[in-house]
Amino acid sequence: MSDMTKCNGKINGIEGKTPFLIGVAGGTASGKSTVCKRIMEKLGQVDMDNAQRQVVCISQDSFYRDLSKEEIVKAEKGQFNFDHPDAFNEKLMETTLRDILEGRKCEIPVYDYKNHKIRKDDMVTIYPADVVLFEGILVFYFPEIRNLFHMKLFVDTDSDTRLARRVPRDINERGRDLDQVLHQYMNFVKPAFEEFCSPTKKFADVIIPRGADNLVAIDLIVQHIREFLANRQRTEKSTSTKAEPNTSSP
Ligand code: UZR
Ligand code: MG
Repeated sequence: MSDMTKCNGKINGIEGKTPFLIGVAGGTASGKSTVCKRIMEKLGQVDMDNAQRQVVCISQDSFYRDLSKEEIVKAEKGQFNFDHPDAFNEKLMETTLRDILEGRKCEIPVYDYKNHKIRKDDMVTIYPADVVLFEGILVFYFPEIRNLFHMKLFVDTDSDTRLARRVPRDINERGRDLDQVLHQYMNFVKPAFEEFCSPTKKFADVIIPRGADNLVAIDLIVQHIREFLANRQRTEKSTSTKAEPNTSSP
């Protein structure tokens, strides 16, 4: 699990409220998580009280499906394709996002990269929030999921930059050796990016070149989210004022 998933937390969301749901796609190591982190930081710093401040980030990695024994053996040899849409539990992803959109509290699994499996005894609770970011290589691949987002971002970083980031990350954080990382990259990661991830760029509302370095793009996105939230707050206020009984009249 990315530490981002843990970043949610305040138990102050109002149940039933639809969050602003943002999909963040892009190739491996493009900077998806960092873009999400920047958005979260910028939204968290504004002068709002706690109830309005909640931003949550969920990773698609939490929705890798259970592997069979044979598939685990393959994964251990670096021969399982984790970049293919079939590696994900599409149904669970969809029902979780629908729950989130309905303002329900939900539990999401934690993914263990070293052992290539979901840690079922280690679920993370996602509380209703104002903004939910859902990041992953294939979040725009499945039409039912793609159509749930209010905003779609594609983090577009050169593939050599991505490979240069991916190699040390896999070795240091995910317990791989160099040969395995490069073999997997050439045989699965790169071809699957070209076949399944890159074509989903056309569904994005905003393409962010250079990822998290692109402060202008991040600021524009944050500005848009703020406007959405402010508009919603205004609408909620005016509806609740209308709904209040008029106690001042004789
Ligand atoms: P990001 N991944 C693993 O390395 N091991 C697993 O057990 C499950 C997934 C990798 C996956 C993909 N590919 O490229 C990457 N492989 O996680 C996506 N091989 O994560 O978007 O953070 O790069
Ligand atoms: Mg990631």
